[in-house]
Amino acid sequence: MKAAMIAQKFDVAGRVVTVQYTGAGNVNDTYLAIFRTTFSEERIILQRINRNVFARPEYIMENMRLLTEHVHRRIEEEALQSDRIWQLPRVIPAKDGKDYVVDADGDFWRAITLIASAHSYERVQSVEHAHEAGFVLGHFQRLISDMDDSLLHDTLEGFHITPRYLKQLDKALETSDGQTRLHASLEAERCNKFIDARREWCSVLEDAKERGELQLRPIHGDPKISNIMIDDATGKGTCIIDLDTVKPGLIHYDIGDCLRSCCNPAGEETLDLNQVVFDTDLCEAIVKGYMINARSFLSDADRKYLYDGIRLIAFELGLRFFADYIAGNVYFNTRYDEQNLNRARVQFKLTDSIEAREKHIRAALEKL
Ligand code: GN1
Ligand code: MG
Repeated sequence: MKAAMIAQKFDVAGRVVTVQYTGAGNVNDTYLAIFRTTFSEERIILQRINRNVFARPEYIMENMRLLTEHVHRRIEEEALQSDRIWQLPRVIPAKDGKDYVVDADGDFWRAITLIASAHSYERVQSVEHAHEAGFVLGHFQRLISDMDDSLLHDTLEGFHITPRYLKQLDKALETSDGQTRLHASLEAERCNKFIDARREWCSVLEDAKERGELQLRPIHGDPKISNIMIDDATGKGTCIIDLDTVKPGLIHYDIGDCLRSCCNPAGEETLDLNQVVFDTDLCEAIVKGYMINARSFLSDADRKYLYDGIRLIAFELGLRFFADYIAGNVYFNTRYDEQNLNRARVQFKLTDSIEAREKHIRAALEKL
């Protein structure tokens, strides 16, 4: 098997026993590799970076090296004042000293350490779990706040710039294949109408940025619930994984993404739309956890746009899934043709639920 041969090229003691595809993530391919020596075992994470999405995988690895070294140093500096042992995976170099292996097809592979005795979950488990997700995100944002952004490459231009996704959708809709896919089902047509009704509003954060009201700072970019690791022994958050999209952005992208993911107990992949709701109790718990760190760095303008950020990032992900469906599923990994359409419908149902609870959400945010 190819992944097993690649695994052997990384600098890990022992021989490869198995390499299992985990199926986690919508972009990269992730495997768990087990190595054994005569007296021990090591488990690592092996990933093939999706070159359709990340045009320069070597930039991703340069960022990851800088970022992990920065965060490890910051964690150690604060270790004695901390209520837990914070962790973050480390890049495992290849035997030739590089931070990746390129295979015969030109694909880039990387290896990182596995955070043991901890798990992440596809769906939120409880109010306590939600609180930890918010706490982990705020903690991470604080640790990277003093990083020199100018050293980081922009690995994914236009990421979270909602009006750009709208343009991509419009381009896909101009093609005859796009039109065929749009009119193939009532559901696709409904999604398109849902988007049309929000075209003007969807530049809300970009406009505020343009006016100088909101400022960029280093953010995670993808803090969904399945990227938050929870310690098996204590139930407390121990780290946030998936560092491919760390770059300067608005904190609203992060808190919006964390909330759209954690406050929908049905999860992103459900086929039962009736189960999709934005749970405001979970929202309060996440924001409470987040504020423990974020209170010190959020400006009044940041606070003013929190509700819009929550509504926007749910909407934006629906738009991204839908645009990809119309374009023929070229970005997100899919197992069947309508998967991106179904994913879009989930996010639009969630957006609808957020809009219906606007007053309640705004009131909850003001209290914090
Ligand atoms: C993608 O690859 P993964 O599953 O970590 C996507 C995120 C979406 C997420 C939705 C680089 O993340 O932006 O929010 O799917 N990542 C990229 O599950 O586009
Ligand atoms: Mg990701």
